[in-house]
Amino acid sequence: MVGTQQLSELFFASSNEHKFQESERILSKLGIQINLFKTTLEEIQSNNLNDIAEKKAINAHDLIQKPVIIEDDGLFIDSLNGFPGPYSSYVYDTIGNKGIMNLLENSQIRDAKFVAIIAYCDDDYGVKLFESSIPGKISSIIEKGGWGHDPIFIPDGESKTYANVSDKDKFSHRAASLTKFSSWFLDMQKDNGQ
Ligand code: ITT
Repeated sequence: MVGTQQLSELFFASSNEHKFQESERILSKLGIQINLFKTTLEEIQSNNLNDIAEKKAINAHDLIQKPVIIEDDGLFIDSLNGFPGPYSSYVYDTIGNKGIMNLLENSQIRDAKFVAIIAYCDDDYGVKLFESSIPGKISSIIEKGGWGHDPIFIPDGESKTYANVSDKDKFSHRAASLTKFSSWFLDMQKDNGQ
């Protein structure tokens, strides 16, 4: 049995309510309730999502002083050597999906992957990282609906983008990483008698 902190109260720290809503829906099906801690976290400059996620989790834990998860994502496009990757949020806010389409205008090779790192942090376990990636393609048109890069990312095996697949949670990078996190978290709670 480790520590004495109340593990059943778990926060999800993010400035992005879309991420929280999807995570809440996915985790509640897995038996885990989360609360939004809405905040803008420090993001170090790095080409490595794991490093960014680890520092974000420590920053979130310093702020809230309770068990917390954060998520860091990136859309990695093969023909752009992995761009925008860790800079996905900045690229979305600046050139947007239209800018990405322009960069790929003459490219037949549209392979890409979406990566999600979930980072958990508490006093007893420190930081734990859970990573998944989902392969797919950048669409030829920007579809309507969804948020962020949803309208341009088609997961492998589908004909529509994340914005229009029937059940995004079945394929998403977020669901895959949260599923890994949940099995560790539920086992850890069991070990701690909660
Ligand atoms: P935080 O406050 O949680 O950091 P953020 O939006 O800045 O929120 P990231 O740094 O992880 O989050 O940025 C990843 C970007 O990738 C995000 O802003 C979206 O533009 C995009 N993205 C991530 N997951 C996505 C998804 O499921 N669908 C569409 N776009 C997504």
